[in-house]
Amino acid sequence: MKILFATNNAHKIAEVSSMLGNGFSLITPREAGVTEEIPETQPTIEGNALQKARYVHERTGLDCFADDTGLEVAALGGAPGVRSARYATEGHDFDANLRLLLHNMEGVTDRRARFRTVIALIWRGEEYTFEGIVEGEITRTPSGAGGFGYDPVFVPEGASCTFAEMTAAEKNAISHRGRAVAALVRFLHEQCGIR
Ligand code: ITT
Repeated sequence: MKILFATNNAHKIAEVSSMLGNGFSLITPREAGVTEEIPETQPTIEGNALQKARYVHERTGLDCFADDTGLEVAALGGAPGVRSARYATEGHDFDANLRLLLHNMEGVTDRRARFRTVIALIWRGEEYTFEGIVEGEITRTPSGAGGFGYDPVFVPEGASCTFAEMTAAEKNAISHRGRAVAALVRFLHEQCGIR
């Protein structure tokens, strides 16, 4: 079955396509003729996920889903949160965001943080949402070259290295996105009678 993933982020496409399993293949917005940046102007993660899914659904009529993710740092009152992609600049500059986060965490002893993903699905004309959360801590310096975004500074609970030091499969098994995608896949399997 083909399903459209409403994202401009190639890292997310790589992660999610490896988790969807047999029976599903992803279509990108570009393949469906949506080449512009998909707007995300809502004040919440849920709102942005729905906005992205609706935007692409309205233009293609295809079943589709979108992921919105935020890194919520306890000592920063939940920032960068919904602004995670645009924390340092309006552009999606992963390096600048990471540097600003470490700068804002200098001298801070409470390092607790969590990633939260909301996936919004538009399926046969109805809207559904699925959430995935992983708790963890922000390191003092970046380590690892895998993953993307804030992965080099995030150590998930129970692990001894950052997401960027894990293989893709290790990250997906415990990550915010992995958990949200697992819920999405359960739903789609039920809907399609796949065991
Ligand atoms: P789309 O909206 O096109 O899907 P995006 O990069 O703008 O892509 P988000 O709005 O969800 O995605 O932005 C969240 C930002 O948080 C993203 O740009 C990364 O910097 C970061 N992020 C998201 N998922 C992450 C992950 O699994 N690991 C580390 N950082 C992540």
